[in-house]
Amino acid sequence: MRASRTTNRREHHISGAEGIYEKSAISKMIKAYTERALNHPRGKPDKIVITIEEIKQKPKKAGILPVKTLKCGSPDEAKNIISQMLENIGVSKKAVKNAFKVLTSTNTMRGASLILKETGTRMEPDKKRGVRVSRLGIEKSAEKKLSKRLSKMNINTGTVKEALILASKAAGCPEIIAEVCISDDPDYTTGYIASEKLGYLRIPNIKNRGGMHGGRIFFVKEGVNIKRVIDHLEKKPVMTA
Ligand code: PML
Repeated sequence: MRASRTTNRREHHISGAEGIYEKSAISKMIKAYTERALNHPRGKPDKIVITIEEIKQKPKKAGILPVKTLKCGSPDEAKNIISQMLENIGVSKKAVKNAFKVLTSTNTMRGASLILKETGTRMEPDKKRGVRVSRLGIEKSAEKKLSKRLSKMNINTGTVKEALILASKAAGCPEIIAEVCISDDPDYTTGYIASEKLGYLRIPNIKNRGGMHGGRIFFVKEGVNIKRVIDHLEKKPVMTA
């Protein structure tokens, strides 16, 4: 689902969501996605596009990343924590700076930015659209287990689950070394840094309430085949199990 509003001939992103579902769940999901778009804190959309595609390829199975919530009291502290972690895994200062430029811009992208870990070059072919992580879902039994686990941490919400499923799919892409996400929802102030090695580390107060900025960055290794990374994120069906 993709919802947007056009003002002054400029299309502004409002909300987006993706998932893999059984045929029997399609009607329910259309309703849920439509309601989400119509009641989004980013504003009222004047266009909602819902695309339904049959998945022909057998989904690959992925494990779910371990979850931890870090202590963090402010956006500045969040930036320090994230910068330090990224530098520890070989991301240059320039790449971190470019990432925060995207993450803090109020000109939010519809999808994610791909940033090379050394030069900091942005590699997504369309800078406004970005790369949309798509064709991802969770098996019923895994979702039950995950709900139990998240309930114990008091974070069993659709937002956490969706972000975790997305981060788990992305972490399975060998060319991606880390992901950083700030929600573009002005009411949602927890973000995360994630990777195969770090797991899914939630960062409270990554932004102040009311902030319209946000986004998602994937740091990728230099010299990799970017088309393959985009293909993994956008096209390869992955189910967390
Ligand atoms: C989003 O708005 O889609 C991103 C949410 C990121 C953080 C989710 C969490 O609380 O772990």
